[in-house]
Amino acid sequence: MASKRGALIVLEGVDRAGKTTQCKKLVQALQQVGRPAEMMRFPDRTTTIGQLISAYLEKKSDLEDHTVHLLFSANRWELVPSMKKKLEQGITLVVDRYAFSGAAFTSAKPGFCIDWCKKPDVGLPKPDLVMFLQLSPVEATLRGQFGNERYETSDFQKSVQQKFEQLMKDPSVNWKVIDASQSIEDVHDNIRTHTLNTINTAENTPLGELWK
Ligand code: Z5A
Repeated sequence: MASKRGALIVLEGVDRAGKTTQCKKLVQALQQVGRPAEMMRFPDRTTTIGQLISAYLEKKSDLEDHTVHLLFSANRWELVPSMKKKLEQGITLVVDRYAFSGAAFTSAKPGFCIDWCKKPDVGLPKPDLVMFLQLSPVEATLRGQFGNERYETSDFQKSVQQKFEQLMKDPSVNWKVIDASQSIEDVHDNIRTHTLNTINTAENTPLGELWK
């Protein structure tokens, strides 16, 4: 009998919501209970495309806005064969940002509509669960100042948050909003519970296609 597939779990949220912290803790917790799990993050700055994106985010280069949007999407598509292979092998993937960040960040720029921004990512592996780490701008500020990367300004992050709220109205995606203002352990407990339930359901469900 073929082995049961892993689940595709995505963490989204605004800057400093704790996505990376929680992805790492979740992978460790899953491995400890004998569930194979790996972490991924987007952008994946290790690939050739990822290096172009990284230079852009670090303001070492400038790229036209449509172009960089398509590069973010291409950076996801180039990882799809390996993602599918791992999921088929029964490995649960815990992903730090995905196509929702792509649509939210670009559509927060002037002159972009959310529908256009979603198009390049239509058909990507569909997450079984997307957890949005909700954190107010005031609470985010308490976690430290913005860094020097592009997009790390308060006004832009507020627009991004509004775009995420628009994306979360889509019932075709399994969204869960997580209160990210709680302690790291409490947020983790919440995320782990949702994830374990999702892994059990995903085992018997085919992997879907995003926004199709
Ligand atoms: N982007 C895009 O435009 N298009 C796309 O398609 C994609 C991305 C995929 C990539 O940044 C940038 O690219 C991002 C979106 C854009 N731009 N912005 N802004 P990145 O992925 O390299 O970095 P990041 O996602 O911006 O990281 P982050 O948001 O700054 O951090 P985080 O992962 O959410 O949080 P963290 O690193 O886990 O924690 C931040 C701090 O808070 C740290 O000191 C923790 O110890 C602390 N923390 C975490 N949890 C807690 C709790 N619960 N209480 C107290 N303190 C906490």
